[in-house]
Amino acid sequence: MKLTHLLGALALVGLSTTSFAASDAPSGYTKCVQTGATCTFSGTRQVAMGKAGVFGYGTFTSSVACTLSNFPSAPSNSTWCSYAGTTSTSSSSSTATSSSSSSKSSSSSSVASSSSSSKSSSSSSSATTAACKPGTITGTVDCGGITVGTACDGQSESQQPVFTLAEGAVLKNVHIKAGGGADGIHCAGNCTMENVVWDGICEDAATMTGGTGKVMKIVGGSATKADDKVFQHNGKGGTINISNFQTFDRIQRLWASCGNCESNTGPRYLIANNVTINGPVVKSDGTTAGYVLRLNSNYGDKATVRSMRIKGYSLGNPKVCVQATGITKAEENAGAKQVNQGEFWNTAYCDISKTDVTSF
Ligand code: DGU
Ligand code: CA
Ligand code: CA
Repeated sequence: MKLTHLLGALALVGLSTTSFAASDAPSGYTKCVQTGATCTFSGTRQVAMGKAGVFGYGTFTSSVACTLSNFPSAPSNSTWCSYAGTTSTSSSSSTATSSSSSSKSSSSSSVASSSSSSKSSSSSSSATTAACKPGTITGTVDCGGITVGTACDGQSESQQPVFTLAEGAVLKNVHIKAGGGADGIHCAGNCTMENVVWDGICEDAATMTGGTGKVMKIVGGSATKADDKVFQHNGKGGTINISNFQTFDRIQRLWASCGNCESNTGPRYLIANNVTINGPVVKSDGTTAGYVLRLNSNYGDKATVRSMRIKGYSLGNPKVCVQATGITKAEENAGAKQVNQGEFWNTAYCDISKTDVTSF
């Protein structure tokens, strides 16, 4: 083989290796083991399982079996587990070393306990924890796994958000404190929430207030227990894009397009890929049925859903995509009611097939 051909072939291998390696682990993560094996690492870290840019996440100490039971929101065709670049260390220790006695996360550990109640803070070298405090977030803020919260006044509609993400803001690796979630996180324009873990939801986890052409991205992360909604969609013309996300304990609704906002119209868009609901979809009484998504077909809303997993799911239980007739606050004050038309599949509004929802 001519030298030029050999160099060309080596270059291609290099490219394919580089592109292959980068796509099967999140940026900044270290590839550890292939699925089925056990990944070991020092300290407590965020660990990702996935393939080709789609990942499920969890927080583990010392090791974790690279299996879907530990990463239920990982894609079923996952190939690798990888861990974040740094460990959760106390401020005094310079390098965390996992002692042989450190607890290993057994494969039987429930994902809920490892993902939603982990209090570990995986400090990352790029962590800008100083900026990670309640208020307005601008630019990219990596909280390094710390927990932030304010207060909670139940379902009061007058609460302030814990964070308001300004146009283009990115908020990463933060736990929202159970009992301190207030009105969650507001997204005023284009924004990204990456690996945000709501240890508890107060009024709702996050609200899209941004309007036409704006996108609120939810990448990874999880939320535990919603008396009402996880995601509230108020901005008209905007999109909420959720990927590799999971909920734990009961939730009444995952997403709702505002049914009675002030000058309510639309359209509002939801895109949801690889979402796992690990608990019942019920109201706060724990028994009355909730539903996963609700949109206003009269305003031209659209929900596009693929690869949704719901624990104990059977058709109609819970209802997944409910089409409703939205109203304005004025119409409501004049006695109108928002009416749910029922659950729909494969319509211009509910772009979801029955095969897009599976039980586990
Ligand atoms: O009563 O706009 O519940 O943003 C109308 C209000 C109500 C909102 C919504 C939210 O729809 O407050 O949490
Ligand atoms: Ca509300
Ligand atoms: Ca709210």
